[in-house]
Amino acid sequence: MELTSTQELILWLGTAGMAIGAVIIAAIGFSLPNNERHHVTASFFVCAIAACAYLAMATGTGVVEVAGQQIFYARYVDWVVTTPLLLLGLLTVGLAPLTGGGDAARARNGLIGWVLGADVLMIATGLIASLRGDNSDKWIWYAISCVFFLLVLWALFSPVKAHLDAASKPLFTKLLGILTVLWFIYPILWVLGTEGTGALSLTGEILVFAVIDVLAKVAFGIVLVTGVKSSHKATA
Ligand code: RET
Repeated sequence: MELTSTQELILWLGTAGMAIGAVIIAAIGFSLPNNERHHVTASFFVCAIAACAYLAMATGTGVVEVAGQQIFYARYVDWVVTTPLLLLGLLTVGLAPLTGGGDAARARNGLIGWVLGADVLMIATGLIASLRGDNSDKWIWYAISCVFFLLVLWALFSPVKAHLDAASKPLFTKLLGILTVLWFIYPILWVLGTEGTGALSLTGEILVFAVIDVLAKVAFGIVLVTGVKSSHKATA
């Protein structure tokens, strides 16, 4: 399919935003001591993967026509990998370091499995919903995706909060607040966009997704790594 020049430009700007974000996050990472750099890895790859996804879309791949609408399935390929990495970044910052293994370690790993498992299902069922075109069962898939979204949030606000490292609680709380606000925009935008009711034009949808994608990945990643950096300084 043919993208308009405006749509193409937005996708190129998205590519640049993600690539620049990856470089900034890596640079901040290198200014951290070796034993703190593990916090940076997930945030770096989130931006690097998204840069590739945006490049794919800008060059006209990763899009399919369903019932006369252009569906960018490349977004879901991106999200199915990057949202678990974003959550892993948040969990790596928030959860207390494991010492001694045993049942505490199993409980922690179970919790991580829960958050990531529910998140992958949220994106996978959202992809199915977006490929259902005019079929009314797309709203069933949408609702299933929302249930898994709420499960992710519930896990973060309840059992994960109960296992937090005291020192990283303020950073975790800040990141969780940013994540909650930004992530809620996605299901709303989906309903307004071409996958849902089509109230918004394809160009408008591409633009709003690009802006929240950059905020949810680059801005979130920068807050995370700079937060780790300043809390390291405070304890050093
Ligand atoms: C969909 C549609 C179906 C219902 C729900 C959705 C949620 C998507 C989310 C995506 C988050 C993406 C991020 C990308 C980073 O750049 C699949 C839109 C609940 C929460 C954070």
